[in-house]
Amino acid sequence: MHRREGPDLLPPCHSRWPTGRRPGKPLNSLVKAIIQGQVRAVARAMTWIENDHPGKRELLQTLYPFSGRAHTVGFTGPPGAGKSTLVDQVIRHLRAQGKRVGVLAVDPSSPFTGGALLGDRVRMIQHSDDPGVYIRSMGSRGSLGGLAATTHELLYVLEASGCDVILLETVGVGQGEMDIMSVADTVVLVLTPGAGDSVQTAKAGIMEIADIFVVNKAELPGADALVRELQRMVQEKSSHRENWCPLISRTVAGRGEGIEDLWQAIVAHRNDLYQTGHWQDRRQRRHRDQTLNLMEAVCRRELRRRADDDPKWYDLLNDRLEQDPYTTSTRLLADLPCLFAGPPTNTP
Ligand SMILES: Nc1nc2c(ncn2[C@@H]2O[C@H](COP(=O)(O)OP(=O)(O)O)[C@@H](O)[C@H]2O)c(=O)[nH]1
Ligand SMILES: [Mg+2]
Repeated sequence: MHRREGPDLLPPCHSRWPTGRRPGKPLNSLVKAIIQGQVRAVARAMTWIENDHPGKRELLQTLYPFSGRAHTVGFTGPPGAGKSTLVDQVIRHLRAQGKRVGVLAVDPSSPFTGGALLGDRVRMIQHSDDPGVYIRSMGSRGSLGGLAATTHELLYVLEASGCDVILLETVGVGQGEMDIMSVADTVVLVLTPGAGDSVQTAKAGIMEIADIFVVNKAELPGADALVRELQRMVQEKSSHRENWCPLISRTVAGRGEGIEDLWQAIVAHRNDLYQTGHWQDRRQRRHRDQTLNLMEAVCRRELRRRADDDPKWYDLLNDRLEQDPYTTSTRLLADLPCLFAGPPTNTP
Protein backbone atom coordinates (compact mmCIF):
# COMPACT_ATOMS: atom_id res chain seq x y z
CA MET A 1 0.00 0.00 0.00
CA HIS A 2 1.30 3.47 -0.78
CA ARG A 3 1.73 6.22 1.79
CA ARG A 4 -0.34 9.34 1.38
CA GLU A 5 1.75 12.45 1.46
CA GLY A 6 0.38 15.35 3.49
CA PRO A 7 -2.94 17.03 2.78
CA ASP A 8 -2.32 17.36 -0.96
CA LEU A 9 -3.62 14.08 -2.31
CA LEU A 10 -3.07 14.99 -5.93
CA PRO A 11 0.47 14.85 -7.23
CA PRO A 12 1.07 17.15 -10.20
CA CYS A 13 2.57 14.17 -11.95
CA HIS A 14 4.52 11.05 -11.10
CA SER A 15 7.75 13.01 -10.70
CA ARG A 16 7.04 13.33 -6.98
CA TRP A 17 7.04 9.60 -6.69
CA PRO A 18 10.25 7.80 -5.90
CA THR A 19 10.75 6.40 -9.38
CA GLY A 20 14.51 6.74 -9.40
CA ARG A 21 14.21 8.51 -12.73
CA ARG A 22 14.03 12.26 -12.91
CA PRO A 23 13.67 14.69 -15.77
CA GLY A 24 17.38 15.47 -15.28
CA LYS A 25 18.17 12.60 -17.64
CA PRO A 26 18.98 14.07 -21.03
CA LEU A 27 15.80 13.97 -23.06
CA ASN A 28 15.94 13.13 -26.68
CA SER A 29 14.16 15.29 -29.18
CA LEU A 30 11.13 13.02 -29.42
CA VAL A 31 10.49 13.20 -25.70
CA LYS A 32 10.97 16.97 -25.71
CA ALA A 33 8.53 17.35 -28.57
CA ILE A 34 5.95 15.18 -26.78
CA ILE A 35 6.25 17.21 -23.61
CA GLN A 36 5.80 20.37 -25.65
CA GLY A 37 2.56 18.82 -26.87
CA GLN A 38 3.53 18.52 -30.52
CA VAL A 39 0.83 16.43 -32.17
CA ARG A 40 3.18 14.77 -34.67
CA ALA A 41 5.52 13.63 -31.92
CA VAL A 42 2.57 12.19 -29.98
CA ALA A 43 1.46 10.32 -33.10
CA ARG A 44 4.96 8.95 -33.65
CA ALA A 45 5.28 7.75 -30.07
CA MET A 46 1.92 6.00 -30.31
CA THR A 47 2.99 4.25 -33.49
CA TRP A 48 6.14 3.11 -31.68
CA ILE A 49 3.96 1.65 -28.94
CA GLU A 50 1.57 -0.09 -31.30
CA ASN A 51 4.39 -1.56 -33.38
CA ASP A 52 6.56 -2.53 -30.41
CA HIS A 53 9.41 -0.36 -31.65
CA PRO A 54 12.77 -1.21 -30.00
CA GLY A 55 12.94 2.29 -28.51
CA LYS A 56 9.52 2.01 -26.90
CA ARG A 57 10.69 0.87 -23.51
CA GLU A 58 13.16 3.70 -23.00
CA LEU A 59 10.66 6.20 -24.33
CA LEU A 60 8.07 5.11 -21.77
CA GLN A 61 10.62 5.08 -18.96
CA THR A 62 11.54 8.65 -19.82
CA LEU A 63 7.93 9.80 -20.13
CA TYR A 64 6.76 8.18 -16.89
CA PRO A 65 7.75 11.05 -14.55
CA PHE A 66 5.63 13.41 -16.67
CA SER A 67 2.50 11.27 -16.47
CA GLY A 68 -0.15 10.58 -13.84
CA ARG A 69 -1.91 13.93 -13.82
CA ALA A 70 -4.75 13.71 -16.35
CA HIS A 71 -8.31 12.80 -15.43
CA THR A 72 -9.13 9.68 -17.44
CA VAL A 73 -12.82 9.21 -18.20
CA GLY A 74 -14.05 5.97 -19.78
CA PHE A 75 -17.27 5.90 -21.83
CA THR A 76 -18.71 2.45 -22.29
CA GLY A 77 -22.06 0.96 -23.28
CA PRO A 78 -23.75 -0.91 -26.11
CA PRO A 79 -23.06 -0.06 -29.76
CA GLY A 80 -25.29 2.73 -30.98
CA ALA A 81 -25.92 4.17 -27.50
CA GLY A 82 -24.29 7.43 -28.59
CA LYS A 83 -20.87 7.14 -26.95
CA SER A 84 -18.97 8.72 -29.84
CA THR A 85 -21.54 11.51 -30.14
CA LEU A 86 -21.24 12.16 -26.41
CA VAL A 87 -17.44 12.08 -26.48
CA ASP A 88 -17.54 14.54 -29.34
CA GLN A 89 -19.77 16.90 -27.34
CA VAL A 90 -17.61 16.55 -24.24
CA ILE A 91 -14.54 17.45 -26.33
CA ARG A 92 -16.32 20.64 -27.44
CA HIS A 93 -17.27 21.44 -23.87
CA LEU A 94 -13.70 20.97 -22.63
CA ARG A 95 -12.14 22.88 -25.50
CA ALA A 96 -14.42 25.81 -24.70
CA GLN A 97 -12.83 25.76 -21.23
CA GLY A 98 -9.35 25.72 -22.79
CA LYS A 99 -8.55 22.19 -21.62
CA ARG A 100 -6.27 19.89 -23.62
CA VAL A 101 -8.05 16.65 -24.47
CA GLY A 102 -6.84 13.22 -25.55
CA VAL A 103 -9.19 10.56 -26.91
CA LEU A 104 -8.53 6.83 -27.25
CA ALA A 105 -11.29 4.90 -29.00
CA VAL A 106 -11.21 1.12 -29.00
CA ASP A 107 -12.90 -0.30 -32.02
CA PRO A 108 -13.48 -4.03 -31.67
CA SER A 109 -14.37 -4.43 -35.31
CA SER A 110 -11.11 -3.33 -36.87
CA PRO A 111 -7.41 -4.06 -36.46
CA PHE A 112 -4.91 -1.28 -35.86
CA THR A 113 -4.43 -0.57 -39.51
CA GLY A 114 -8.17 -0.41 -40.11
CA GLY A 115 -8.73 2.63 -37.94
CA ALA A 116 -12.03 3.84 -36.55
CA LEU A 117 -15.54 3.19 -37.72
CA LEU A 118 -16.46 5.61 -40.43
CA GLY A 119 -19.08 7.34 -38.30
CA ASP A 120 -16.57 8.05 -35.56
CA ARG A 121 -14.06 9.32 -38.07
CA VAL A 122 -16.47 11.71 -39.66
CA ARG A 123 -17.59 13.16 -36.35
CA MET A 124 -14.18 13.30 -34.78
CA ILE A 125 -12.59 14.82 -37.84
CA GLN A 126 -14.19 18.14 -36.88
CA HIS A 127 -11.55 18.40 -34.17
CA SER A 128 -8.64 17.28 -36.29
CA ASP A 129 -7.32 20.79 -36.99
CA ASP A 130 -7.35 21.66 -33.30
CA PRO A 131 -3.90 21.13 -31.72
CA GLY A 132 -5.57 20.98 -28.30
CA VAL A 133 -7.24 17.65 -29.13
CA TYR A 134 -5.49 14.39 -29.85
CA ILE A 135 -7.63 11.48 -31.09
CA ARG A 136 -6.42 7.94 -31.66
CA SER A 137 -8.38 4.81 -32.42
CA MET A 138 -6.94 1.42 -31.63
CA GLY A 139 -7.84 -2.14 -32.49
CA SER A 140 -9.23 -4.42 -29.83
CA ARG A 141 -6.25 -6.76 -29.64
CA GLY A 142 -3.59 -4.30 -28.63
CA SER A 143 0.09 -5.08 -28.98
CA LEU A 144 2.10 -7.79 -27.27
CA GLY A 145 1.09 -7.07 -23.70
CA GLY A 146 -2.64 -7.02 -24.55
CA LEU A 147 -5.15 -4.26 -24.91
CA ALA A 148 -5.05 -2.92 -21.37
CA ALA A 149 -1.25 -2.79 -21.41
CA THR A 150 -1.28 -0.87 -24.68
CA THR A 151 -3.87 1.53 -23.29
CA HIS A 152 -1.67 2.20 -20.26
CA GLU A 153 1.23 3.00 -22.55
CA LEU A 154 -0.77 5.29 -24.81
CA LEU A 155 -2.02 7.09 -21.69
CA TYR A 156 1.55 7.87 -20.63
CA VAL A 157 2.15 9.60 -23.94
CA LEU A 158 -1.08 11.60 -23.79
CA GLU A 159 -0.47 12.59 -20.18
CA ALA A 160 3.11 13.61 -20.84
CA SER A 161 1.93 15.70 -23.80
CA GLY A 162 -0.07 17.81 -21.37
CA CYS A 163 -3.62 16.47 -21.74
CA ASP A 164 -5.82 17.60 -18.86
CA VAL A 165 -8.52 15.07 -19.64
CA ILE A 166 -8.35 11.77 -21.53
CA LEU A 167 -11.54 10.22 -22.84
CA LEU A 168 -11.65 6.48 -23.52
CA GLU A 169 -14.43 4.95 -25.61
CA THR A 170 -15.13 1.20 -25.67
CA VAL A 171 -18.13 -0.93 -26.50
CA GLY A 172 -17.57 -2.73 -23.23
CA VAL A 173 -17.66 -6.26 -24.55
CA GLY A 174 -15.10 -8.78 -23.43
CA GLN A 175 -12.56 -8.89 -20.67
CA GLY A 176 -10.02 -6.72 -22.49
CA GLU A 177 -12.45 -3.84 -22.54
CA MET A 178 -13.39 -4.35 -18.93
CA ASP A 179 -9.68 -4.11 -18.16
CA ILE A 180 -9.50 -0.82 -20.00
CA MET A 181 -12.34 0.55 -17.96
CA SER A 182 -10.42 -0.36 -14.84
CA VAL A 183 -7.75 2.06 -16.11
CA ALA A 184 -10.22 4.97 -16.04
CA ASP A 185 -10.58 7.29 -13.04
CA THR A 186 -14.25 7.76 -13.84
CA VAL A 187 -16.38 5.19 -15.67
CA VAL A 188 -19.44 6.48 -17.53
CA LEU A 189 -21.96 3.87 -18.69
CA VAL A 190 -24.12 5.10 -21.57
CA LEU A 191 -27.60 3.56 -21.88
CA THR A 192 -30.60 4.44 -24.02
CA PRO A 193 -34.34 4.12 -23.52
CA GLY A 194 -36.25 1.63 -25.56
CA ALA A 195 -33.27 -0.54 -26.48
CA GLY A 196 -34.91 -3.59 -24.95
CA ASP A 197 -34.48 -3.84 -21.25
CA SER A 198 -31.34 -1.74 -21.13
CA VAL A 199 -30.43 -2.29 -17.52
CA GLN A 200 -30.99 -6.02 -17.63
CA THR A 201 -29.06 -6.52 -20.85
CA ALA A 202 -26.06 -4.40 -19.89
CA LYS A 203 -23.21 -6.61 -18.86
CA ALA A 204 -23.40 -7.10 -15.11
CA GLY A 205 -19.73 -6.36 -14.55
CA ILE A 206 -20.04 -3.01 -16.23
CA MET A 207 -23.04 -2.00 -14.11
CA GLU A 208 -20.83 -2.71 -11.10
CA ILE A 209 -17.96 -0.47 -12.14
CA ALA A 210 -20.01 2.49 -13.45
CA ASP A 211 -19.46 5.73 -11.52
CA ILE A 212 -21.97 7.64 -13.63
CA PHE A 213 -24.96 6.39 -15.60
CA VAL A 214 -26.00 8.39 -18.64
CA VAL A 215 -29.43 8.03 -20.16
CA ASN A 216 -28.69 9.28 -23.67
CA LYS A 217 -31.35 9.85 -26.35
CA ALA A 218 -33.37 11.25 -23.44
CA GLU A 219 -35.85 12.81 -25.88
CA LEU A 220 -37.14 9.32 -26.74
CA PRO A 221 -40.06 7.65 -24.96
CA GLY A 222 -39.04 5.53 -22.00
CA ALA A 223 -36.27 7.87 -20.79
CA ASP A 224 -38.07 8.73 -17.54
CA ALA A 225 -38.73 5.06 -16.81
CA LEU A 226 -35.08 4.18 -17.40
CA VAL A 227 -33.92 6.99 -15.11
CA ARG A 228 -36.31 5.75 -12.41
CA GLU A 229 -35.11 2.18 -12.83
CA LEU A 230 -31.49 3.29 -12.45
CA GLN A 231 -32.35 5.42 -9.41
CA ARG A 232 -34.04 2.44 -7.80
CA MET A 233 -31.11 0.20 -8.58
CA VAL A 234 -28.58 2.68 -7.15
CA GLN A 235 -30.63 3.24 -3.99
CA GLU A 236 -31.30 -0.44 -3.35
CA LYS A 237 -27.64 -1.31 -3.43
CA SER A 238 -26.39 -1.44 0.14
CA SER A 239 -22.77 -0.63 -0.57
CA HIS A 240 -21.04 1.09 -3.44
CA ARG A 241 -17.52 0.85 -4.73
CA GLU A 242 -15.33 3.33 -2.83
CA ASN A 243 -18.49 4.60 -1.10
CA TRP A 244 -19.39 6.61 -4.18
CA CYS A 245 -23.10 6.57 -4.96
CA PRO A 246 -23.29 6.62 -8.78
CA LEU A 247 -24.87 9.72 -10.34
CA ILE A 248 -27.44 9.55 -13.12
CA SER A 249 -27.37 12.04 -15.99
CA ARG A 250 -29.72 12.62 -18.95
CA THR A 251 -28.38 13.75 -22.30
CA VAL A 252 -29.48 14.28 -25.85
CA ALA A 253 -26.01 14.03 -27.31
CA GLY A 254 -27.30 14.45 -30.85
CA ARG A 255 -28.41 18.00 -29.92
CA GLY A 256 -25.68 18.75 -27.39
CA GLU A 257 -28.14 18.82 -24.47
CA GLY A 258 -27.23 17.84 -20.93
CA ILE A 259 -23.48 17.93 -21.56
CA GLU A 260 -22.80 20.60 -18.93
CA ASP A 261 -24.68 18.56 -16.31
CA LEU A 262 -22.88 15.38 -17.31
CA TRP A 263 -19.52 17.13 -17.04
CA GLN A 264 -20.46 18.49 -13.60
CA ALA A 265 -21.22 14.91 -12.50
CA ILE A 266 -17.85 13.74 -13.82
CA VAL A 267 -16.06 16.57 -12.00
CA ALA A 268 -17.98 15.75 -8.79
CA HIS A 269 -16.71 12.19 -9.04
CA ARG A 270 -13.15 13.37 -9.63
CA ASN A 271 -13.35 15.69 -6.61
CA ASP A 272 -14.63 12.81 -4.52
CA LEU A 273 -11.67 10.71 -5.66
CA TYR A 274 -9.25 13.47 -4.63
CA GLN A 275 -10.87 14.00 -1.26
CA THR A 276 -11.08 10.35 -0.30
CA GLY A 277 -7.61 9.40 -1.54
CA HIS A 278 -9.07 6.95 -4.05
CA TRP A 279 -7.44 8.95 -6.83
CA GLN A 280 -4.06 7.78 -5.55
CA ASP A 281 -5.43 4.29 -4.88
CA ARG A 282 -6.58 3.96 -8.48
CA ARG A 283 -3.21 5.12 -9.76
CA GLN A 284 -1.45 2.71 -7.47
CA ARG A 285 -3.63 -0.12 -8.79
CA ARG A 286 -2.91 0.94 -12.36
CA HIS A 287 0.80 0.95 -11.60
CA ARG A 288 0.60 -2.50 -10.02
CA ASP A 289 -1.46 -3.97 -12.87
CA GLN A 290 0.86 -2.57 -15.47
CA THR A 291 3.96 -3.86 -13.73
CA LEU A 292 2.40 -7.32 -13.55
CA ASN A 293 1.31 -7.06 -17.20
CA LEU A 294 4.88 -6.36 -18.21
CA MET A 295 6.17 -9.27 -16.16
CA GLU A 296 3.55 -11.61 -17.60
CA ALA A 297 4.51 -10.59 -21.12
CA VAL A 298 8.18 -11.36 -20.40
CA CYS A 299 7.28 -14.73 -18.84
CA ARG A 300 5.03 -15.68 -21.74
CA ARG A 301 7.64 -14.81 -24.29
CA GLU A 302 10.37 -16.61 -22.39
CA LEU A 303 8.23 -19.76 -22.08
CA ARG A 304 7.51 -19.76 -25.80
CA ARG A 305 11.17 -19.21 -26.59
CA ARG A 306 12.16 -22.15 -24.39
CA ALA A 307 9.50 -24.32 -25.97
CA ASP A 308 11.15 -23.76 -29.34
CA ASP A 309 14.83 -23.52 -28.42
CA ASP A 310 15.47 -25.79 -25.43
CA PRO A 311 15.80 -29.43 -26.61
CA LYS A 312 14.49 -30.84 -23.33
CA TRP A 313 11.43 -28.61 -23.43
CA TYR A 314 10.99 -29.30 -27.11
CA ASP A 315 10.98 -33.06 -26.56
CA LEU A 316 8.60 -32.95 -23.63
CA LEU A 317 6.22 -30.63 -25.43
CA ASN A 318 6.26 -32.24 -28.83
CA ASP A 319 6.79 -35.94 -28.36
CA ARG A 320 4.73 -36.96 -25.36
CA LEU A 321 1.11 -37.48 -26.25
CA GLU A 322 0.98 -40.28 -23.71
CA GLN A 323 1.90 -37.84 -20.92
CA ASP A 324 -0.91 -35.57 -19.69
CA PRO A 325 -0.29 -31.77 -19.83
CA TYR A 326 -0.52 -31.47 -16.04
CA THR A 327 2.42 -33.78 -15.43
CA THR A 328 4.42 -32.28 -18.28
CA SER A 329 3.84 -28.71 -17.12
CA THR A 330 4.87 -29.62 -13.57
CA ARG A 331 8.08 -31.14 -14.86
CA LEU A 332 8.85 -28.10 -16.98
CA LEU A 333 7.98 -25.67 -14.20
CA ALA A 334 10.66 -27.34 -12.12
CA ASP A 335 13.11 -25.71 -14.56
CA LEU A 336 11.81 -22.22 -13.78
CA PRO A 337 14.05 -21.14 -10.91
CA CYS A 338 16.89 -20.75 -13.37
CA LEU A 339 14.69 -19.49 -16.17
CA PHE A 340 15.21 -15.82 -15.45
CA ALA A 341 18.64 -16.07 -13.86
CA GLY A 342 20.19 -13.99 -16.64
CA PRO A 343 18.78 -10.80 -18.14
CA PRO A 344 15.70 -11.73 -20.17
CA THR A 345 16.13 -11.39 -23.88
CA ASN A 346 14.32 -8.63 -25.72
CA THR A 347 12.23 -7.33 -22.83
CA PRO A 348 9.16 -5.35 -23.87
N1 LIG B 1 -32.26 10.26 -31.16
C1 LIG B 1 -31.01 10.41 -30.75
N2 LIG B 1 -30.02 9.86 -31.47
C2 LIG B 1 -28.75 10.03 -31.04
C3 LIG B 1 -28.44 10.76 -29.89
N3 LIG B 1 -27.11 10.71 -29.68
C4 LIG B 1 -26.59 9.98 -30.70
N4 LIG B 1 -27.58 9.57 -31.53
C5 LIG B 1 -27.47 8.76 -32.75
O1 LIG B 1 -27.22 7.42 -32.40
C6 LIG B 1 -26.43 6.79 -33.38
C7 LIG B 1 -25.26 6.09 -32.73
O2 LIG B 1 -24.39 7.07 -32.19
P1 LIG B 1 -22.86 6.79 -31.88
O3 LIG B 1 -22.35 8.01 -31.20
O4 LIG B 1 -22.14 6.36 -33.11
O5 LIG B 1 -22.98 5.57 -30.89
P2 LIG B 1 -21.83 4.61 -30.29
O6 LIG B 1 -21.86 3.36 -31.09
O7 LIG B 1 -22.28 4.36 -28.89
O8 LIG B 1 -20.54 5.34 -30.38
C8 LIG B 1 -26.03 7.87 -34.36
O9 LIG B 1 -26.87 7.79 -35.48
C9 LIG B 1 -26.26 9.14 -33.59
O10 LIG B 1 -26.57 10.22 -34.44
C10 LIG B 1 -29.52 11.37 -29.16
O11 LIG B 1 -29.34 12.01 -28.12
N5 LIG B 1 -30.77 11.14 -29.63
MG1 LIG C 1 -18.64 4.81 -31.17
